[in-house]
Amino acid sequence: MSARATLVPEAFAGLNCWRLALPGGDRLLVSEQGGHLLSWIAGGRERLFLSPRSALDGSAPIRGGVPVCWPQFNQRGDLPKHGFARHLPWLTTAYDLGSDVASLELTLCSSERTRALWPHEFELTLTLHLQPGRLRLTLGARNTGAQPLAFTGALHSYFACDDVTQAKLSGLQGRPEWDSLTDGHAQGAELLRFDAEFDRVYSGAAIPMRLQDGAHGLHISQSLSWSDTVVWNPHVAKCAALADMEPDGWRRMLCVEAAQVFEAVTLAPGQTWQGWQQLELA
Ligand code: TA6
Repeated sequence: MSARATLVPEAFAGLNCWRLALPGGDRLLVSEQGGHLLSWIAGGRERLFLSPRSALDGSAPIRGGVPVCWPQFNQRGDLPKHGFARHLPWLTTAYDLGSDVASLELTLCSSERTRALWPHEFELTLTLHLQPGRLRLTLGARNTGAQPLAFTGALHSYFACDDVTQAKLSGLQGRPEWDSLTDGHAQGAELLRFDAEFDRVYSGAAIPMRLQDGAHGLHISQSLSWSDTVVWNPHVAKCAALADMEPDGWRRMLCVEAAQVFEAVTLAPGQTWQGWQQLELA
């Protein structure tokens, strides 16, 4: 009989986490705080950035990994920046352990804490599907209340880079581009490079992107249910203003996010929505 995947609890800097591992060595670490993926090791290498200065005590969102931004993207509303999901404890609700595919589901439900901020009933799930060389993160939202609800958000993935100034991102060519730093509109270039602060939103149908960091390549794709892709790097000055980043932390990360930025998704009572981001070694 072939070896099966394993799922074991693991404490990481005081956070309750789960370690999901395939027999071949690929593995991930996810924290119940924020429903936050902290690590994905594939092909023997860490693929996600996690800032060594990140607060890990729940006092601030975790800097790195994959923050779940929901039900608000950035400051486009009255909620805390990027919503409340990344601030709250989630529950682990399901798992499935095969030999070359394994999955884990975490859930956040509406509660007194969420109702104090947002008057809606919901169930939010994050499902992680791990396969050799591949990880799919699926965010699912269900309106469990009697009134419609509307949300924006993102899977705000931080990818590890050896040196972001040498990295290249392709796949966004021709897509409508909004530069949040200049409020300028343009079309996505064939190849994006990162030698200055970068904070842009690309709209329209997603084709798979490729992030090339030296010899290491990653295909990044997302479901059509997300309307946008966000690409972010703070560079030197913005990074220096972030208390939870080392001075040169910006060099070792690039965010490529499956996102819903400009237009909210509205769910009628009982209605569900799903959006995924898939990462695959190139
Ligand atoms: O998704 C990009 C962005 O909205 C940037 O504008 C930047 O603020 C970033 O997210 C990080 O936000 P945070 O609240 O985690 O510091």
